[in-house]
Amino acid sequence: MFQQLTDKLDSAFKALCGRGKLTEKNIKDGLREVRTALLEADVNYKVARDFIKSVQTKAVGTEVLQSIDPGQQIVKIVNDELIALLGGETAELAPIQKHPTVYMVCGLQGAGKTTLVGKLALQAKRQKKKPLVVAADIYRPAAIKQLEVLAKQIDVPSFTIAGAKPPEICAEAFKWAEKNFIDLVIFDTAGRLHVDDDLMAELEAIAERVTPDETLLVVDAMTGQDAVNVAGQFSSRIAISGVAVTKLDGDARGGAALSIRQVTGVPIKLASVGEKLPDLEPFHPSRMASRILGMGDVVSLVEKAQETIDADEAVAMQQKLLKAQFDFEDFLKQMEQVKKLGPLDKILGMIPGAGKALKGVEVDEREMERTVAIIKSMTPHERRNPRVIDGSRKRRIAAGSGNTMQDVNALLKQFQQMQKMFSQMNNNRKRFASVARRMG
Ligand SMILES: Nc1nc2c(ncn2[C@@H]2O[C@H](COP(=O)(O)OP(=O)(O)O)[C@@H](O)[C@H]2O)c(=O)[nH]1
Ligand SMILES: [Mg+2]
Repeated sequence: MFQQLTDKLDSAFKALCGRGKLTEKNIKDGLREVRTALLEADVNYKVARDFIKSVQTKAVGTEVLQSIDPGQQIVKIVNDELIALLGGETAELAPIQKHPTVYMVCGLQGAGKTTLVGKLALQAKRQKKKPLVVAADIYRPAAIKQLEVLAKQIDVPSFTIAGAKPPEICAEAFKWAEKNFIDLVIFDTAGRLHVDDDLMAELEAIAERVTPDETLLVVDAMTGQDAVNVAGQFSSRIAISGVAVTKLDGDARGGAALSIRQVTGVPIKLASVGEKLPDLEPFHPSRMASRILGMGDVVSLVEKAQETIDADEAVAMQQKLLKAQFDFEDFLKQMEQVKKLGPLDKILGMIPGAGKALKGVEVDEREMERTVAIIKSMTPHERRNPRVIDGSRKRRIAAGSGNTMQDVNALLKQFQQMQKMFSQMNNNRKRFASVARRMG
């Protein structure tokens, strides 16, 4: 996401940093590069121009602090302006508190509406709410089927009425939801290739019947400036309460996301970052800004980790580590936890500095798979007591997991080293504690 823009900004900042003093001239030169970077990233021309203007005004008016690099000051100003451009505060979805709360999802064909409906349903489920998804895209039978399949995957009810008109379907779905104690109804509406009157009339008719608490417009980041235009057209015709930008995982240049807020006045609420249902994030302007500036996104990472890793299990694991009682069963559990976090390169990309350092480095997920396979081919007894694994056991494990003896040996050796390290850590800790006691 935004890799190209990040790289370009990085080099623009490099040119600014390390200069002894900021003058109006070198600020201007530096910002010209920033502007080029924004335009190349497909940021709307007017948005880029206004952005640079306000950064420049602030930069020139800023007192140059002695203690820090003047270039850093500019980075800070750009960061603040970027946050403002992206909307400032994080905009939340309408809370799920009515019975039912209603979300309507609209946008052009292929933008990612149906996928988003599935993602929102999964998110609601994770919040222990009961969602219902409604297929009101009656023009393409495949679209109804697609939503049904998604719903089944996450065990969520889906609703449609064959042959009925979309406003009718939505009104009936709402009644059904009321009767069945649904917390959140999500309407998947029909898309078109272009914004047209029929589409708008249909959305208005639906909104009249079911009064959405949230009307989300889905736009595809890959379409660049078109996404911005579409967002402008929609928001001038119907009342949009939030925008979901999809396909931010692709090699989209990201500029669309930067312009939409400014052009429509509607906050971006969601970032869709993959085809799979869990690939949905709230859109945090400040975190997005730091991601764009290449500062990484530690907060998201920590949140993600907290969401997926069982806290009790983590504590238990820590105690085991400290007592050096760590065995292959624990090792396997750890690997499963890491896997739950999602693809490793995505996770690492959120760590400041790692983004750049990792470029071109493939995280070897196959290596991880192999390790898991080897451990799974051990008997429970072997996992708990790796010491019993002799030559013939090794041969069996290698064959069972489809690996070579070398692979098995390498893993065992690595594991021994780990254990040794933990027991050393543990000894140091004990020694430290006893020294502390004596001194204290
Ligand atoms: N890479 C990527 N693909 C997505 C994302 N959201 C949706 N898609 C894909 O885009 C295509 C169209 O999505 P769909 O939900 O059917 O769009 P709709 O016509 O608006 O309902 C599908 O192949 C989705 O898997 C995303 O965030 N990232
Ligand atoms: Mg669809």
